[in-house]
Parts: sequence; C-alpha cells; structure tokens
Amino acid sequence: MKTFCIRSLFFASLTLLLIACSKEKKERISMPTTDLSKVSLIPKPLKTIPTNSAFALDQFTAIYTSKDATGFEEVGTFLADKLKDKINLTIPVNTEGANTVERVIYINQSDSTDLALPESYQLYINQDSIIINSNTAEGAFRGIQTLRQLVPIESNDTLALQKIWPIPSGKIIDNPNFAYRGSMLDVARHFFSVDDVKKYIDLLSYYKINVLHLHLSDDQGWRIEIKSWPKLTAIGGSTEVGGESGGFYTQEDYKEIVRYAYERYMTIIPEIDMPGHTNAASVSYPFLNGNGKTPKLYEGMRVGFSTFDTHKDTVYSFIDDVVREISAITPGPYFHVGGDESHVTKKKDYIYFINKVEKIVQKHGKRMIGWDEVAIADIDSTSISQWWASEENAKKAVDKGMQIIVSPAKKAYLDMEYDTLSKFGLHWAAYIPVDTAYIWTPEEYGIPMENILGVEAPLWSETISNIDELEYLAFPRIIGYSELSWSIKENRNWDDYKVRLADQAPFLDRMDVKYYPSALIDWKKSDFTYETIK
Ligand code: NAG
Repeated sequence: MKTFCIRSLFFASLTLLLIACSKEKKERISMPTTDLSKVSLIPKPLKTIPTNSAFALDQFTAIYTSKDATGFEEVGTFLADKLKDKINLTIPVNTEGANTVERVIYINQSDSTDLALPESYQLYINQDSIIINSNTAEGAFRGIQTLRQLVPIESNDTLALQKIWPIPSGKIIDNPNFAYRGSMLDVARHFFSVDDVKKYIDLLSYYKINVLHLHLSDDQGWRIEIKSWPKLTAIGGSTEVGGESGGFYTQEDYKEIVRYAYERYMTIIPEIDMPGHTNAASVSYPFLNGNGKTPKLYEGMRVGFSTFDTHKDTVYSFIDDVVREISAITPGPYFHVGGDESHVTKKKDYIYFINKVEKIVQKHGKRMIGWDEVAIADIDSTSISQWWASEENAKKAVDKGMQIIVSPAKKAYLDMEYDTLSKFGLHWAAYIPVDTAYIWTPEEYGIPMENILGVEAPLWSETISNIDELEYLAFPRIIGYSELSWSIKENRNWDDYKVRLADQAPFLDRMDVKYYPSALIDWKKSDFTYETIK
C-alpha cells in the first residue's frame, strides 16, 4: 500500500512537471512581430487585415479537415504534401480529434454567405490555429495556395534551429475577380510530353490559374489519338516545326493530364483548330481539304494556307467523331474549335462551317469557344469568343450577347519576345516586357464587365521546343496574368507588384523553373545589367 502511494505520488509529480515543461516550451517560443500585409502574395488577395503576431508551424502542428465534406480531406493532403516538399515537415491530416494537438490548421466547410463564389475563401491566422473557411473544396484549394505562399523557406535563425516556421497572423478575405483564369499551350507546333504539361499545370495552380487550354492540332501536327481516325496521329502527329519527330497523346495520356489538372481544380479545354490550320489532318485524310490533292507534312511557320472543304457531309461526320471522342474524355464544359486565320476559306463558307460546327459541339454537350473571328457567324449567346486580334470582332461578339475571353496579342501573348534580346519568341504583335504584360486592364477595352469571362495568356510554340524554353517565355509574365484575372483593379499596382514578383524567385528556383532572368533580378540589384546574367 505504502509503495503504491509513493509510486502514485511520483507519477503525479512527474505528470505535473511534464505539463509545466510543455507549458514552458510553448511560452518559450518567442515569435517575431509580423505584418501579413507585407508578405509577397500573388495574386493579391481582396482584403488583408494583419494582427502582428504569428502562428508557429512546427512538428506539433496537424491539419484537420471537415468530416464528410467532399474533397476537403484531399485538399488537406495536398497541403501536407506540398509542405513536406517545401520545408521537409511531416504533418498529419485528420478529420477528428483536433483538440488534442497543440497547433491546428483547420480546413473547414462553411456555409457563410460571405463565401458567395465557389472559389471564395477566408483565411484566419491566429497564434495557435489557422482556419481556412470555404463553401467548396475548390475554394479551400485556392486558400491553401495562399497559405503555401505564407510559409517562409528559411525561418529566422533561432526559430530555424527549433524547426519553427512563423506564419504572419491576421485575416485574408479573398475571391476571384474573374471566374476564368487561363493559359494556353500550343502542343501542335512543338509537342510537349505529359510530364512537361503536368509541371506547367502544377506551377499555374500555385498562382490560382484554373484553366489550361491545349491547342491540340494545327498545320504542323495532330496531337491527340482519335480511335476512329487513326492516321491523324500516325501520319499527322509524326513531325513538328523544324522537322523533328513530333508526338501525340494517347487518350490515356490525355486522361492523365485531365486527372492531374482536376486534382488542382483546373479545367482542361481541348482545341481542334478548323477550318484553317488543318494541314496535318488533310495530310492524314486528304478528302478533308476538298482540292483533290494530298498535301505534304508542313514543318515551317506560315499560317493561313489550309482549309477543310466546308461543303462535304463526310467532313462534318469526321468532325462529329473527333468532337465526340474528345468530349467523352473531357469533363470540363468547353470545346474550342479554333476558327482563326481561315484565309483561304470563303467568308460565306466559313460562316456556314462555324454554324454547323457549333451544333456538333452542342450535340456533344459542350459550349463552343472560338478565336474572335467566329463572331462573324450566326452563333448563339452560349458560345464564347476568345478575343486575340480584332476589336471589331470582339464588339460583334458582345452584340450577340456572347462571353469573351480576353487575350489581346499585344498584351497577353506569351510567345511575344520580351525585348530585342529575347532568346525565343516572335514580335509580330509587340515586344512584351514584364511590365507591359502587367500594366493593362482587361476591364478597360470597352467590353462590358458582364461579358468578360476572364483572361487567358496563349503560348504558341513555333520558337520553343522544350520545357526550359517554354518556361523562359511563360515565366514570369504568366504570374502577372494570374493577378490580372484574380485581383480587382484597385488592388493592382506595378510598383507594389514588381517587389512581390521579385520575391517569387526562391519558389521558381526551387521548382527549377528557367524563367526569363532579368525580369526578376533587375529590380532588386541596382548594378544589374542584362549582360551580367546572359
Ligand atoms: C497567330 C495565330 C497562331 C500563331 C500565333 C503566333 C492566333 C489565334 N493565331 O497568327 O496560329 O501561332 O499567331 O504568335 O493567334
């Protein structure tokens, strides 16, 4: 009995000591004073209210996600994986038991009316908890991108020794200005592998871009397997600009891209460009062009010389098969039919063609998107026009009640050279240095706000043939386009943005992104010249 008492006394005091120690441990973490509004977030959130203390992210942190809320647990796991990659910290993800751990990141489904849009989220950062509130997993996903950007790669010295990463405290209320925030990748002029596309998707999603438009066919190549027309890829996919061997996605490859994008709440939009830009299709199946001749594979960079025969029924049954097969493996609501630069198609044939193709796209359950020329056809208001060149066509689309994707070549084409020293790119529309890419407003081109679906930055690939070259043209300009489409006009300011952009360099370096260098370094070092890094 006596031994028992002594033993219990011993254990009781040990427990008390442990509690005291753990309390002391908690108190001993002295966190730096922070300013949430000074962190280099891109895109800039709608509202940021700092409270000057900090959350200590460390090994005693756990992620909790709402139970039975579709997709929330996956969002939590995605965050944990990205934190593991970034700071090598393993954080558990649970749906129950949050009160037993010291520090909690809650990813919480909330039906608050403040979270009106599917992508709206609120982020509360306190000393012992971080709470992400959103209505949908999509909103939570956008919220965790903000949180990822708040985690410092190196924490300050004493904290680093204790393996603690301070997250500035405060509140962020955020939602997108435009629902459609996109980039286009031309995989037809040069082919890019599934892994290349996945890397691009992952980088885009970090900046809350939610659409990747894949330009899957052009004069120089057909890049997606169509089971009912196998020569499209066997012949049409065999080369690319410059005559290298090209390539194509099997339907399984394409599904893998779609799945990877879907996990990042990104929609894939397939484009089959027609009736122009169709040489590769006509080489594979010569009946398509209607002039009785089998064209040669084309490896140059000209545009506007090919057309489908717009009068033949067999051409429309071919298109029906293509749209059907691709639509069946595309969960998103859109199908892009190109429609640009059909210089050798007569105007009335072009209109007839677009009218018919719109019906085919609708029959397969998708909304048609076309480059701005399609607005001259008799299309209905559910179709979408992608304005790239002609303001007159953009106006026609508005008159038809269509929604517009804003992609003016002079401002938003990622394949335009930065300046005369650019290693890749073209300059037929303009030189687009990093500031020019950012300093414009999609809202101010005379297109009513209610007609603007969003902004997309197309990357044509005549001059780029691998992921490094792709990244050189896309980064850092695409980061600016993400802010142009997510953040409201009042929150966009070049002087403020350029500092935030320069602070992206550690992330881009860690992801091994071969961004155009001067753009990021220029503003940090006054003695910088382009020649020093070339
Ligand atoms: C345009 C063409 C495109 C080409 C690009 C190069 C559109 C809609 N059409 O002439 O096929 O790759 O310029 O910048 O942009």
